[in-house]
Amino acid sequence: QTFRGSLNSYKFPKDFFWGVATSAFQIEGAVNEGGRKPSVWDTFSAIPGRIKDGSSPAVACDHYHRYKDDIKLMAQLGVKDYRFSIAWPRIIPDGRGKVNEEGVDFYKRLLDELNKYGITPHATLFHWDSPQALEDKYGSWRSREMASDFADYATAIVTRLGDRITHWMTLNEISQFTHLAYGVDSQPNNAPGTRVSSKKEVWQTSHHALLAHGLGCQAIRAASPKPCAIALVLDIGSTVPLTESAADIAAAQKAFHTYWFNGGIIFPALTGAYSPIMLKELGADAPDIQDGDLKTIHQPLDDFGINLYTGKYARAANNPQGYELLDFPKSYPKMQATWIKFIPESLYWAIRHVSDTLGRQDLPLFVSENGCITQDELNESGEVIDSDRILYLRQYLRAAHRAIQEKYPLKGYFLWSLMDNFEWSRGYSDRFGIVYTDYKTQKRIPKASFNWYAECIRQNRVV
Ligand code: GBH
Repeated sequence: QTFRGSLNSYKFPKDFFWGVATSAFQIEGAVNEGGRKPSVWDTFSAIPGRIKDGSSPAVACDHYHRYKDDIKLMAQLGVKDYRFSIAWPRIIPDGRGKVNEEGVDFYKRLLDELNKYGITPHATLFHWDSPQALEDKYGSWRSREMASDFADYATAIVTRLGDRITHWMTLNEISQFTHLAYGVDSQPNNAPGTRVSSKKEVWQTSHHALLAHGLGCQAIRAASPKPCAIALVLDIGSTVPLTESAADIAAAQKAFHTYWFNGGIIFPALTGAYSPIMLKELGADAPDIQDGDLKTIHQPLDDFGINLYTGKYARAANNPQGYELLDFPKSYPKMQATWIKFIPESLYWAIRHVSDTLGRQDLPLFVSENGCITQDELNESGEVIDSDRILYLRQYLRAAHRAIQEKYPLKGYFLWSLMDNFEWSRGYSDRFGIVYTDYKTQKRIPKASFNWYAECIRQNRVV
């Protein structure tokens, strides 16, 4: 059946949710206020040359002070679900030990304001802002201690905010704050940007993060005063079959295993075992796994969040692996960044691989991030007409719709991001928002994509 040409096409199920996403360090600013102490990103950003445009994250979108206006924007957009993150260095400024109630109070104010508009909060406990104190103490993710400190932080939060939040996410994108934050050959682009001596040490950091996730799940369940839903959020290496022939699909499934952040991160979290194909490939670089670790890591989850921007094409090949991943030609379309190749069907395949290739058909899924960079400029009338963002989102959402048509359990979608914000090592030069942030005045200007997304939400379909 085809839906093309129908004016009422691409309808989503009644209970499908449409949301927007942000993260604490990228929007809050106020880094020295309310008892907060530095995270590894504060330290890293201060090193000359680490942030592309040399900018400081100290103010970002000043959301700490402007959260009421930002929530008003969300209400205007019509979203009923908001994904944000809580800053560990606000809650436990030294990483472990004393809880800073002033930090907790900020999130109480935020949550009460969301509640006023009937917006459901979905909170990520960790979106990369490790307390600097733990980096100084024991090298943060290089140490197993980080996992238990994370669990204690989770307990502190859920004890205090569990009456207001029932949708939790543990960690955001383990690959990014481990493998892309600890490097062997060069200084990596993400904080703390530490050089380590072996690949095995790098694998140890992601193993510790998996343990943190497992212990964190247990801590949330134990502390929550209400029934709650717990998810893990990972970036998926979406391997897209070049054609949908049986041979290319089988090749894409094999490729899915060996893509390092699948086989080495999603597999243990969702199946309780590192992908055997992957472990074989790693050899001596594989992490040390203690007895009971995999059981701890493999916690029952209520949902799973997929962060998805792009993918890679795979096809069947006459080589020992049976597949090859294709290089992109120089001319391949991308969204103002070499890494965001325009591959709408990568969203469909990410969903299908998590369900089928991992054998987790039982697990409800949501898109926890999807979006793109566009070259936004205000026109003469002071508007931002980001047509390429609209076209990108429209195609990716159609791919999500296909997954739902085929009965994959996709429950909702969070667009990255509500507003332009501090894009990590790219500073403020990469704009992901559907709201334009004027960093000089902190004025918010809804872009054309904001109005388009509002219409999708209103009609519950891709318009
Ligand atoms: C996610 O990271 C994060 O969860 C979110 O915080 C982030 O803002 C969003 O996606 C957009 O990046 O330009 O070559 O230096 C996805 C991982 C991290 C991948 C930054 C691209 C920059 C590569 N992204 N990275 S480059």
